[in-house]
Amino acid sequence: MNDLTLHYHPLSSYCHKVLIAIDVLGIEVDKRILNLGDPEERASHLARWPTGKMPLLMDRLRPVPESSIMIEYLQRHYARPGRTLIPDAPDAALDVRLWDRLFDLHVMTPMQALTADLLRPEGERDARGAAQARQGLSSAYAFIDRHLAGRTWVIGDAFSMADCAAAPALFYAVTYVPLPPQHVRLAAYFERLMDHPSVALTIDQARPYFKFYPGRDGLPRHVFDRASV
Ligand SMILES: N[C@@H](CCC(=O)N[C@@H](CS)C(=O)NCC(=O)O)C(=O)O
Repeated sequence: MNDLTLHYHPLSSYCHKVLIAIDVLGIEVDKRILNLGDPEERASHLARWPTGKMPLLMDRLRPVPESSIMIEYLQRHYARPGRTLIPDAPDAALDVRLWDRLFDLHVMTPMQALTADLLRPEGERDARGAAQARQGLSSAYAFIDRHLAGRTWVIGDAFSMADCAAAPALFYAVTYVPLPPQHVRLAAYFERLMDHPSVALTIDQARPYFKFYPGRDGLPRHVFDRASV
């Protein structure tokens, strides 16, 4: 039996972030799909971790919550030799953590707000909040595009935890605010991300569930329907 169990949902962006990391680090993990709509499952999930958020990694009986902490933990204790998502050099590691935070806070957060808004009944939607979230995404696209000058991945030549955060954040964000044509570096980076084998695998595994995603009409067709292009 594997010591590691990941409680997750195949559509969840933060779960994608960790699934990508697990694949890059070459780790075997038992995966259990969580249905938080089921009161019993929700109660047992809350008993494991009181925020009720996913993903949640269990290392036997030890809960390892929060996607970024989870990735650091997996790298420290379980990564295959030679596989890494956070460099040893302290300043480079800080850069990875900084950009991981920036993608979570400035892309994932407004993207999640727009999904939450779509899930509300029409009369309860928050037009002002949605406009702010769209504005937040546009500002983030601009600073990410500037940062990418001369870089293949977020911190340079090596794919890192920051790219694990970027991939699902951008994948879903573009369904609400498409990448503007002037951000050519960001557009090229987006395509590199979608072609990365661990990202492509994670998206492949989510494909049967996309029909349940409220923003599905905006999914990039060439990634969403890869088989049909
Ligand atoms: N800071 C957390 C965020 C996790 C998060 O927001 N997860 C969402 C799914 S993408 C979730 O659990 N949503 C269900 C809920 O809030 O009830 C992390 O990095 O793991």
